[in-house]
Amino acid sequence: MLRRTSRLLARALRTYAQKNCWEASVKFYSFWRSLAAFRVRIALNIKGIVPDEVVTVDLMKGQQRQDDYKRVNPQMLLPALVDGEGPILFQSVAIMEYLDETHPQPRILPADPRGRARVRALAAIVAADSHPLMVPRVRGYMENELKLDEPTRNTWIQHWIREGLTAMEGHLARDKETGKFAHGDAVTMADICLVSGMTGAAFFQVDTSVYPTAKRITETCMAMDAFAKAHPLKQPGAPASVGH
Ligand SMILES: N[C@@H](CCC(=O)N[C@@H](CS)C(=O)NCC(=O)O)C(=O)O
Repeated sequence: MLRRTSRLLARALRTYAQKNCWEASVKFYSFWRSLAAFRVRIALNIKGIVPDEVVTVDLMKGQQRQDDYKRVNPQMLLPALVDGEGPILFQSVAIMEYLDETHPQPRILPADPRGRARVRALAAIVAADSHPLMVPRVRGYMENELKLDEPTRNTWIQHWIREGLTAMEGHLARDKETGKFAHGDAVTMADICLVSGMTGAAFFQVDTSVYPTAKRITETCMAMDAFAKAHPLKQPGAPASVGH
């Protein structure tokens, strides 16, 4: 009798908790190849958050442009994250900042304003200035509207990857704030973005040996579980390797 009562009580509590978002369910829209989704996967791993559901949106089949995903994210881009009852979260950097605010340990943004500004700025070199120039919609436009052949499209992509990584290396090699990681000796959002940029470089056969600081930091990150498990080629549906 007592056992049955406590079971019922536990169930009632769970229902109440879910209804009141104490136990929000997390739904993640992702695709193995998406570098922006890779960033959020790393952040989720660092925070120890395991999504209750991962929805695959196949970018190679154009599923991001289908109505059901357009209703989720009108911009038709990955990633997107649903945390409980709240409105959908989109844009990888905004999602990472949200996760850092809602799950502050371990932090992926420094506590001091100058440190935060540097980390956000380094992250933006990849997430705002370099990566957007190589995503499927840009590649598709070059191919279908501008009629550029594959070698020309790859020249474009490799150029913008190199520009981004050259800028990263310039900051990382010069700044005294660079440590074991991009900012000091703890992982930040700058490392997450750097790693996604270096992974993109590998996908498009860009030689990264000319960015020794970026390479060292990337290798240090990739030796960590949170990064390694999140790698695009470790995700369901991924091939063994990527041409481009
Ligand atoms: N700035 C966005 C970029 C999002 C983005 O471009 N995602 C790519 C995959 S990495 C995408 O969904 N592309 C679909 C397309 O270009 O049609 C972010 O960081 O979340």
